[in-house]
Amino acid sequence: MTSIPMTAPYPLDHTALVGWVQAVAQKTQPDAIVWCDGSQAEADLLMEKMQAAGMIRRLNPEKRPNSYLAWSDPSDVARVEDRTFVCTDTAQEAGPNNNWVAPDEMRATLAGLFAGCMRGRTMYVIPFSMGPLGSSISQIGVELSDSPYVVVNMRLMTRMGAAVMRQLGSNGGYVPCVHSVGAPLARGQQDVSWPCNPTKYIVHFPKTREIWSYGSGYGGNALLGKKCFALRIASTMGRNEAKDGGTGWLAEHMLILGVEAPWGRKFHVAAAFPSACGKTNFAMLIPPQGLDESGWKITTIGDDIAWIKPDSQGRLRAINPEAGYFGVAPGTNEKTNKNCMASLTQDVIFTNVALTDDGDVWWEGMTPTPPAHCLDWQGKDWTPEAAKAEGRRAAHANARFTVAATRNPVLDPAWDDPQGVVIDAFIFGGRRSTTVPLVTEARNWQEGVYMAATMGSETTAAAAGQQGVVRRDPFAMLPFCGYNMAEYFGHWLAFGEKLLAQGVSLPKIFCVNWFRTDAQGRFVWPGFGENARVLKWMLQRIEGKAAGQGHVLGISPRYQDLDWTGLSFSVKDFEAISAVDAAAWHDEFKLHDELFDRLAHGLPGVLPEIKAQLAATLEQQRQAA
Ligand code: SAT
Ligand code: MN
Repeated sequence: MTSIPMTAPYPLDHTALVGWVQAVAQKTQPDAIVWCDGSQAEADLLMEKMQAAGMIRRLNPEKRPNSYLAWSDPSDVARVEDRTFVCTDTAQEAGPNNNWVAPDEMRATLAGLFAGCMRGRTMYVIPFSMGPLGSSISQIGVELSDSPYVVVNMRLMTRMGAAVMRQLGSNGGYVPCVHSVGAPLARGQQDVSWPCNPTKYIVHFPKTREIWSYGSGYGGNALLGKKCFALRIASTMGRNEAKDGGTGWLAEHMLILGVEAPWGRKFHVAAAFPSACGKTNFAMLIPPQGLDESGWKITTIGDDIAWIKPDSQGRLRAINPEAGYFGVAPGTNEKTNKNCMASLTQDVIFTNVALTDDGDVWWEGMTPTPPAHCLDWQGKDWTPEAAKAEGRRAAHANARFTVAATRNPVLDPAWDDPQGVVIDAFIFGGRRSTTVPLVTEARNWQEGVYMAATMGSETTAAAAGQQGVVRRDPFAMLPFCGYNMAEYFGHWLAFGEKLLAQGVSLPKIFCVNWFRTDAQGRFVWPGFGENARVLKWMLQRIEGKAAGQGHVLGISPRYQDLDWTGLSFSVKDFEAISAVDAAAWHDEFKLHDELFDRLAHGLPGVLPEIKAQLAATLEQQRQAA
């Protein structure tokens, strides 16, 4: 056994952790092992190294202080869902929503892939906390990665470094995460600017809570605290605690918003949308001028993931397990998300956006007029004329920014509170050009779970694959639920039932759709800040202060129930985005049936029952009409 040089900026008291790190190093054979402390100095040093290697470039410090740009390999630009695996003992536990391979078989495959895969590179040890350090809702992970880009991103996205090591002490528990770009270097071999491997595996072993990721350096494939841990592994942890007799907890693909109403009450809402459906915009929403001049104050707690646990009184407490935002750049501008633009003025890592001639960044939609010339995300000359002719984008559609939450000007003061915030409402939304109304309130918890379970959305660029086709995306969790989705529905139902039995009043559940289009394919609803009008109605409903109208699916506002101050939006347009079209819903229910057929094993009986009731009511109305 050769010993691999190892440097650590703190004492290594955790024998089991050190043993695991060394065992992985023996397998992967890096040139050196570096334990990360999360300091600015460490990040600066890595940035310098990456600049020298051509992996990252420093942006003009006068335009964008302390900010960097990375361009990935064109084959490595999004999450790879078809290469993502959940290796439970049986295929049934993983469910039809996950790719499954037997654990032994997968371990054999990984053993082959990881053998010597870090040769010529440094292995970084990245201790990180998902959630505020010391919170009873938080969890610790340690990622081993041969990518310095991963280190600097994890530093922004999580609480990372020496403080986490102190928290771990000599025997604290952690989720082991191993990541390699899968591109070992022979002695003297020149590195490429974005090492990766055409073979990719993103693998989860829920039983041992392990994550192994091979071949990609991009986003959720490589920053293992995010979708892999905070959603796939954590969802399993929360469900298992319920299996063991407790209430359990929820790990959800949700943003968390603080809303201070003009009448003084502070609300907290958690909202689930599929990737790249405007979540970051909603998390930093600015209410339109005119809507209650007396003031709404909307603040961000999280923009992507929520961990939710009942407190001693059964109230649902939520934390944001992350500490930064990995958001979609294209489409973001002063109008669509001013707060986001203000978050991006310094200390940012951009990936796959364009580089302007003055050393700044640009992406489609950032400014009304594109720059006359820039380098696109692959480093090629780009001009608006050539772009038009070739249909070539300056920034990749899934180009991202990574920035610490603390750069957000509307960060909620409680964003880092170890207690979490009490959730008043859940919102579920998909991207649907037809069928689904602007907003519907569920009549009760079970119907809310039904609405969330049957949610559909048109696919976006966040995942590799065809875009714009409707797929069912239950709870916006389809690619992120670490176990059988049918059981996940059961967990949500049982979770609510247990709390109701304790006399807890549960958050209301709403379903929204900002994306309905007219015959020309244009969005009818203005969206963005105007979504605050819908939010206002929802919060007033919680307080019993707004009227609505019952229909087949639940309760929705009539035109006069929304506050239209400062916006001219016609009754006709409102009808167009609120209508529950009987024929469309007749077809939609068929798709719900198909979903339930796919998830038949372990599906809670109450869901098809609700479907049957809703469909029967719809049919009665159709006959009557
Ligand atoms: O690449 S990520 O999974 O982190 C981004 C997303 O899809 O939301
Ligand atoms: Mn997401």
